[in-house]
Amino acid sequence: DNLESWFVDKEFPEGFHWGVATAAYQIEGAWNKDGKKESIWDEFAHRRPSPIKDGSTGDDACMSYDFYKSDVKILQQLGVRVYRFSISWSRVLPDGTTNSVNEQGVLYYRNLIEQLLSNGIEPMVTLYHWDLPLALQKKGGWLSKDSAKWFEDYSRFCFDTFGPKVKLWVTLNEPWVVSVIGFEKGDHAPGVKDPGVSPYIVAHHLLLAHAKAYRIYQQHYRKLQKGLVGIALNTDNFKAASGSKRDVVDRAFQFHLGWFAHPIFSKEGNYPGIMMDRIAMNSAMQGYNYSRLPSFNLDEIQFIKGSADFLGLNSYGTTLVSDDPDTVKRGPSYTNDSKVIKQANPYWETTPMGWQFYPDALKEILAWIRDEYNNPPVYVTETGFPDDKTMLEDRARINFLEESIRNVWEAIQYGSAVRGFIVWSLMDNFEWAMGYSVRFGLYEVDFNDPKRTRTPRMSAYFYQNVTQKNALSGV
Ligand code: GBH
Repeated sequence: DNLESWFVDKEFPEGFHWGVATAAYQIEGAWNKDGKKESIWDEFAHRRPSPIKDGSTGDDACMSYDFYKSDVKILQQLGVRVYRFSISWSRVLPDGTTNSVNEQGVLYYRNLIEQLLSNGIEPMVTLYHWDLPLALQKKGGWLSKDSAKWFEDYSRFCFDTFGPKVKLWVTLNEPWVVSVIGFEKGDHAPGVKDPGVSPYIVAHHLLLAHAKAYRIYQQHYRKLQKGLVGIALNTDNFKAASGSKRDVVDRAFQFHLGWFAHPIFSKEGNYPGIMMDRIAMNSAMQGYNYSRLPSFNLDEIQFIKGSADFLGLNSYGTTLVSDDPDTVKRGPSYTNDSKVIKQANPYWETTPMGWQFYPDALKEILAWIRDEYNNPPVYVTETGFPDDKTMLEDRARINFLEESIRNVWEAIQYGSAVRGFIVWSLMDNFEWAMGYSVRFGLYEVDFNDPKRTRTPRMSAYFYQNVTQKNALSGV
């Protein structure tokens, strides 16, 4: 490497998609306003004792339902080309089905999209960012075989209604989190703790749901609307703890990213072989007559394979991994199946969310994706940095962003097909199980202020500079 390369601007390809992201339940508030019905997150956050760290809810959050125009204003200030937000399913279809459409909810998203487009910002719409209509949860939620069909109908409704104006779609946000945090650990809605069984069933249905949405778009909308449909998958970066081997790293990637990416992006389709083998073996030793990992038939494998125009990558931290020597005795669990022990590295910065920051993370993940899936188009659909106190001089966040953007630039030099970089998050918001106790915003939000005033942090100015130059300035 040439030392001088540190001091020159790192220019990005023309038309590179700089953006920021949010999600409906985390920002909108108005949880029961204008005909919106409950989602599983409304129900979850209302439980007492509260499952949320600070006992808070997303009832009001950033009040973006009322103040979406100030959101667009700060997006404009940032100079981003794309805004990734999600649609609240139960705001547009209160009982989850197209039997009843909530026109006021539809109008909210129409207005938001209009406002974005008239300011030159492209909407990237996530169809599902974790807030299933409660009415569908009562029919079994993602554990029900019907869930893929419900999602297909909802997607068709959204393509129909918003598709003329929306050209970038993300079907599901982080099916790994939905499955593992929602159904293995129970820290997210619907709060199920059924290790090693429900997570695999839910994941199976999510993959089918995603593919159905993609195929519907393909058949009925693509020709006219000419958009792209992808999925946002999360993975940490994994590195071998001292003394452990490369194969542990690969297994960790397969159990996180591969679980969902292999069926969609690999040449052969289906779950990663290592997952099928390990779960079948553990299941047999645990006395099951069948694998806890459901299987796809040949038609389904074909149906899911190739069902994305891009891979959305959500990534935050890096984890050291080593081989777990004895997993079967501890009984059914996704973690035991993966045979991976995670540990912290004392030399890396630990964030208030527990995950650790290792500067070359994104580059390494992007290389893994490039090699494993034959270099698919990628959007970094989320990365960001948490603070547990609010400060406007957020130098640690700037440092994180600088390193991450440099990584993406380097990955592009090595041939990765990265199309965009989207920061989590536009502004502080309801951080799921952590409530308002951690902050991710380029903009600070004053949650005591009835107007929820948004104030730029130093990182907002940093990012504005990047979007304006389409480059990372030399340091
Ligand atoms: C994203 O998920 C969400 O999409 C977004 O809504 C949220 O606000 C944002 O991140 C910030 O948290 O070491 O096994 O516990 C984050 C995904 C998945 C990242 C779990 C950290 C730790 C894996 N997270 N991961 S583990």
